[in-house]
Amino acid sequence: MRVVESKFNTSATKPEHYPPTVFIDIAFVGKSNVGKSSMINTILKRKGIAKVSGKPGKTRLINFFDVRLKNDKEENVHFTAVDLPGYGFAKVSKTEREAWKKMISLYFQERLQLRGVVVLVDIRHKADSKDKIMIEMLQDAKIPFLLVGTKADKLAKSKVAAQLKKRCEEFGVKTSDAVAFSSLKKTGIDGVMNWIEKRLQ
Ligand SMILES: Nc1nc2c(ncn2[C@@H]2O[C@H](COP(=O)(O)OP(=O)(O)O)[C@@H](O)[C@H]2O)c(=O)[nH]1
Ligand SMILES: [Mg+2]
Repeated sequence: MRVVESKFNTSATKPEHYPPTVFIDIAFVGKSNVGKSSMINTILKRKGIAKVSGKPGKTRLINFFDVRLKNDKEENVHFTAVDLPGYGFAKVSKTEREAWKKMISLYFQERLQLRGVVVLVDIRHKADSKDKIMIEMLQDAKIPFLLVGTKADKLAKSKVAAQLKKRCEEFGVKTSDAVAFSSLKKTGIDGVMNWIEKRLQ
């Protein structure tokens, strides 16, 4: 499966404004600054389709991207990549946090074509309570998810597998549902794309 085309569709905060696409949604979520925009750019092979920013907490919208793939038989396969707003940045009021929570839980509830969520955590950092809450939310809603350990290039190669395993244990996730990823070194792309491919079947 390879990406042949990807383009921005629309931004939304509430269900009325979600694009009325017939394709399956695969969403991406994680703490602000974890590398989510970089990962979307990397797997969609489009520099800058999702904005990469050094400043955390800029994206407060749900962004929808139309993606066209070709499978091994050269058939077109479509899905919608959904960039959910990041969480966990410090300077946020209670009102904003509540708004974020409402936006995300409504998306999980209302978006019937959602088939999977890619949850990004920094591979180097011990499990964070906000990530745990997100994973519990997905488990409760019975939404399949892939745990991605980002910025794997910041670890020695020999440490990557062990760190990923630690994150899996902390979150109670099977290692077969986790991938180490680096946008910088372009590693982990196949692991993520193979998981997405399974979700599209
Ligand atoms: N070393 C390294 N840095 C990364 C990687 N992915 C993202 N970053 C950096 O982390 C920061 C946040 O990235 P961004 O994609 O905007 O994160 P987002 O807030 O989750 O969308 C930026 O400075 C990126 O250059 C990676 O794979 N390796
Ligand atoms: Mg971003």
